[in-house]
Amino acid sequence: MARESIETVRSDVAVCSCYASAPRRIGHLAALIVVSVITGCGTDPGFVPPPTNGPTTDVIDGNRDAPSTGMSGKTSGEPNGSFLQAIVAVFDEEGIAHLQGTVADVGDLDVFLLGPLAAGDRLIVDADTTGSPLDISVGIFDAAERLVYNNDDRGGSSARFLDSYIEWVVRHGGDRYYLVATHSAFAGSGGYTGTYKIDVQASDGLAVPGPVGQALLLDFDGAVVDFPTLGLVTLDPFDAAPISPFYRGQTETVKETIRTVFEQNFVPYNVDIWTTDDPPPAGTQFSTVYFGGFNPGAFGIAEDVDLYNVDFCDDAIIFTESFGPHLFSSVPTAFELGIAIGNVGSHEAGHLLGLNHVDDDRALMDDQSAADAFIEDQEFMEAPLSSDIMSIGTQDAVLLLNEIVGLRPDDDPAQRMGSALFTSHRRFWGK
Ligand SMILES: [Ca+2]
Ligand SMILES: [Ca+2]
Ligand SMILES: [Ca+2]
Ligand SMILES: [Ca+2]
Ligand SMILES: [Zn+2]
Repeated sequence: MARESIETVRSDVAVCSCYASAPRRIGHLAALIVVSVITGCGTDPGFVPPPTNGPTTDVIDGNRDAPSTGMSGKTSGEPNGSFLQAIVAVFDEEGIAHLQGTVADVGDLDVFLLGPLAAGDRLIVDADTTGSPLDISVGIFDAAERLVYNNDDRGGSSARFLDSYIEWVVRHGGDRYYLVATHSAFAGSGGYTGTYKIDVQASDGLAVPGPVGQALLLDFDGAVVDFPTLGLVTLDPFDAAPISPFYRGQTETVKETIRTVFEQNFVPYNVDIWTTDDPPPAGTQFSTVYFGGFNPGAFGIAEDVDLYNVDFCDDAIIFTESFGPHLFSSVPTAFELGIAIGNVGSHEAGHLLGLNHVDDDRALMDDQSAADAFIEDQEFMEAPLSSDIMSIGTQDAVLLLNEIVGLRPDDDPAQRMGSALFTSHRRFWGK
C-alpha cells in the first residue's frame, strides 16, 4: 500500500494519507472543481504493523523458463540485495524477461540487471502476486544507481491494485539499468513477504519526452480545497499571528520570505513562481501550493508524487499554523519562520514535480528531519532514498528536475533576478 506524501510534524508521527487510485485536480478558490477520489485510507496513523507471515522461500529468485546460469553472470538465487549482486534478467526474442522470486524477509531486496537501455526505449514492468500475500513495490535504477521510476501500487479497482506496474520511457541511456523488487514500505499485516512474478518488456524507437516548464502559484489568500484523503479543507487567508502571537504584524515578512525561498530553491530550473498577490497571466496552467490552516500531524501534504510531472495542475497544502515555535529548539524569527515554511513548501512542490523522499537533512526532499532542519539551506540534491521508498540507491533531484522541467533559459529575465536573489540571500544562512 502506498502512502503519500506528507511532511510529518515529528519524524515518529506519521499521518495516514494513503490512497490507491490516481488523485485528480482539485479546486482553486476561483473555480472550485470537486472531483474527489478518495479510497482505501484507514490505517492507524503512525502504526507500522509487524509482519505476521514468516520467512518464505517458495520460489527461487531468478528467470522463469530460462537457464539457471547465463553467459553474462548469475541468473538466479540469493544473495541479490545489492547492485553488485544483481541477477541477470534474460530477455527472450520478444524483448520480455520473465522474472520470479520471493521477498523472503522484511527488507529483502531482489535486484535484477536489465542491461543497457537507450534514451527513448520504452520499459513496461508488470508485477503479479496473485495467490501470494506480498504487497510488492518496484523501482528502476540507472547505471549510477539513481532511482528513475518506481511504483508501489498500480491502483484502480482490479484485484491486483497492490501489484506494481510501470510504463516509462527512458530519458537518458546507460550501459546498465536495474530493477529492484521488494515489499511495500507500507504493507499491511502479512504483506511483507511472499512470492512474485514480474514481466519486464523493453522496446525501442520512441522519441524522448523533453522537459516542460511548470508554473507554481503560492496561494496566500484563502481557499476551499477538495483534497484527496482529506476531503474539503477550508483555509483562511494566510496570517502569521495564529502561528504564535510573536508573529503578529509580520505576515508580509513571512510571505515575502516564503516566495524568496521558493525562488532560491528553484532558481536553476524552468519553474516560474507566482503568488496570489502577483498572479500568473490569464491562461497559464499552474500547480498550487496553499498556505494556511492547521493539521495536528502534518506540516504539509502533496496531492501525489507526480512522476515526470504528468499533471500540470496538481496541488499541495502547507499547514502554516502547524509551524508552532515549540517545535523548534529556539523560537524562529519571522524571517526564519518564512524560510522553514518556504522549504517545506518547496518539498511539497517537489512531489508535484515527481520527486520522492530521501534521507538527508540537507536535502529538500528529506522526510525524517526535525523542524530545525527547515531553517537551514536545504536544496534539491542527490541523496540516499528514504526507506519509505526502498533502502537502496539514491534519488538525484538535480538530474530529475533537469529531465522533467529543464533549466531556465539563459535569456529569461527571471534567471537574472533569481541569480541575484540567490546571491543576496546567501546571507539567510550566513554562508
Ligand atoms: Ca528474494
Ligand atoms: Ca534478495
Ligand atoms: Ca504494492
Ligand atoms: Ca504535477
Ligand atoms: Zn514529502
